Amino acid sequence: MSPLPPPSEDAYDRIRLRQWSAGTARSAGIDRRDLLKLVAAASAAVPLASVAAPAQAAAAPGSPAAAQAAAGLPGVVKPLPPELFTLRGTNAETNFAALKGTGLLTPADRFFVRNHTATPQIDRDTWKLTVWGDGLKGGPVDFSYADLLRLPSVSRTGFVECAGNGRSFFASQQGQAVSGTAWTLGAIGAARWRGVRLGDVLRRAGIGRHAVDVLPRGLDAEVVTDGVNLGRVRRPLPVAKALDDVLLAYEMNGEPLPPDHGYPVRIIAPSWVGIANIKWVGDIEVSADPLLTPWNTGLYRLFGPGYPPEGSAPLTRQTLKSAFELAQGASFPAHRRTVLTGRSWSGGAPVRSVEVSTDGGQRWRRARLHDVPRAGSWVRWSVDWVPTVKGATELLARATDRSGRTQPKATAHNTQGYLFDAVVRHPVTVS
Ligand SMILES: Nc1nc2c(c(=O)[nH]1)N[C@H]1C(S)=C(S)[C@@H](COP(=O)(O)O)O[C@H]1N2
Ligand SMILES: [Mo]
Repeated sequence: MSPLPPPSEDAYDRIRLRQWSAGTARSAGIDRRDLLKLVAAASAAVPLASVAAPAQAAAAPGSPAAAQAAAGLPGVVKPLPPELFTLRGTNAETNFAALKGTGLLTPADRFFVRNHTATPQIDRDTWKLTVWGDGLKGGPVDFSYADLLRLPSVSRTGFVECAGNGRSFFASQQGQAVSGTAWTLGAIGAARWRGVRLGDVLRRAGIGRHAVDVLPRGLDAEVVTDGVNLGRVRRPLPVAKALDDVLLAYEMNGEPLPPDHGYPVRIIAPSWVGIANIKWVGDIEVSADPLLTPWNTGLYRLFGPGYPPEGSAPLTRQTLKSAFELAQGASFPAHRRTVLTGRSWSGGAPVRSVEVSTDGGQRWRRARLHDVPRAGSWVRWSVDWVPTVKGATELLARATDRSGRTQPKATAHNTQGYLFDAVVRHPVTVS
């Protein structure tokens, strides 16, 4: 087939929204009434059980919570020591302080884990990927792991970030109630991903010109929330994105994907919300009709006073954020020079500059950037600081991207707390 134009996300979103409202898009693997219930729940900010897992405070060393953290989570294979992670329900948030000195790529041992249920154990020799659906010219086509390894490989560096990263600041900085996992800023990691182009696989499977949506589905357990079985984790990609820069990745930082991060094969959808990066892919539906699943209807849209009852368009790109590589409440000796380090990232235009304030936001100065900013990745930065005034203060970092957008003071409220992009106030003490 001839190459499609690059994705126009705005056009895609507008069309899907109209189709959803008019009831012409198809519900993939779930009853339309159940989807409508989810949308109603989302707009009323009724927390959904699976996304509203209770947050756990950072465990004090030696406490029972710390012992549990050291033991890990039942649904996660890798160890989750409390120096590296804060456990939140079925998920593990990376402690940002643990990224200090790690370089551009996040080692797998400290990469955050977001599991709707649990990491499945998959044997790559019996694993296969089935590509099927009425958007293909012919019948279903299977690919083994070895088949994928024989296709041309590509590598790219980029982050995977949860759309809810930073969600807890809606409550702590803005006094607003939101539902979902109460992440601070550590629901992100960046890695070097290697795999095959999803487009190469779709073309080999015989994708037709009439295909509009591509729906990868995970092999992890079905998600049941409030008595509704949502089915397996799946979220459609518009065909233009699927054929543009999306990978079926089998390596992370030069190693086979770790079990918790999608072994043997996951989707990498550069710059897009974490949920688009389906782990443990087992099949991909190629559809001639627009597809709706819980993950692009009730979930992963913006609901609230400023949004239509059916929510905003489905979320696509991540937003602009910054974080210090520092524990909350860290303390610094007065009159001693220290180097503050952090990272800024963007799902839109690459980061252009970063400013830091060490006095609660009164004065700002430029941070030194340590990486060439690239789209879909992060840049490390640093500033020197000689604290003089003893007591509590707040550190702030704010990024500006190449389109001229700067992180705002507040993020407009949405009931599920997605895409927090405001400047985060990081409490520290000087003693
Ligand atoms: N199959 C499957 N894919 C999934 C998920 C999941 O629970 N199951 N979680 C999604 C979400 S919400 C995020 S933020 C990312 C997290 O990727 P990570 O756990 O490798 O950091 O995976 C996405 N892909
Ligand atoms: Mo996520």
